[in-house]
Amino acid sequence: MTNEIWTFPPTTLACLDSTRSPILPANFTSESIATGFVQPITHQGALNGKGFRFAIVASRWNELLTSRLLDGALDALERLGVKDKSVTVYRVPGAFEIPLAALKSAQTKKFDAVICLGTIIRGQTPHFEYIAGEVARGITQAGMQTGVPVVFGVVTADTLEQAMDRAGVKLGNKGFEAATAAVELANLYREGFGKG
Ligand code: INI
Repeated sequence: MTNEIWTFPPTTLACLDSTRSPILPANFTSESIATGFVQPITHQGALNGKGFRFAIVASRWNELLTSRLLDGALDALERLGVKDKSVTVYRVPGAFEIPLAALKSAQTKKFDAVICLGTIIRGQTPHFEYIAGEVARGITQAGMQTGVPVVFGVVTADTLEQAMDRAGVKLGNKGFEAATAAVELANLYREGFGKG
């Protein structure tokens, strides 16, 4: 959506006086802005996946939960109009392996966005910290290095119950959310930055 116009009620304008704000000039009154605020051009991606292509990188660790994330992501893409042939799924062993597969998918430039899915549960060892930190860092890097939106749909949880809640039980489905974000970003990048 472009050219979204924000207006403020008169009470908001009345609050804008120089006695209350350290950044307004001393002679400022709400009449000073009688001409109105700057009307920015705002870009916001639509939720329409038609014509876009997506890669999903999903790990197999905690498969019971990660498969729910994958189902959620595919459900979102289908609902948002993405065609079957426009989605490629790459499965990797564990979440630690997600970043490189995400980077390689993004580097192909075949996809408008890459959706990363996995489940990391804390357990009793420091393993969790290493894996979760590296996965988050690596997923960020894959996007930054390629300019392709790479979306974080990895559940990191202290307990199995918390992970289940985020895989479709109480707190939504992180796969669904990630895929929805990917569609929005694909639209934003095309409309807002002229890609595609
Ligand atoms: N991989 C996960 O995806 N989730 C986990 O919770 C996890 N834990 O707890 O160890 C996990 N470990 C495997 C790791 O991702 C790699 O596959 C493995 O170390 C081989 O590189």
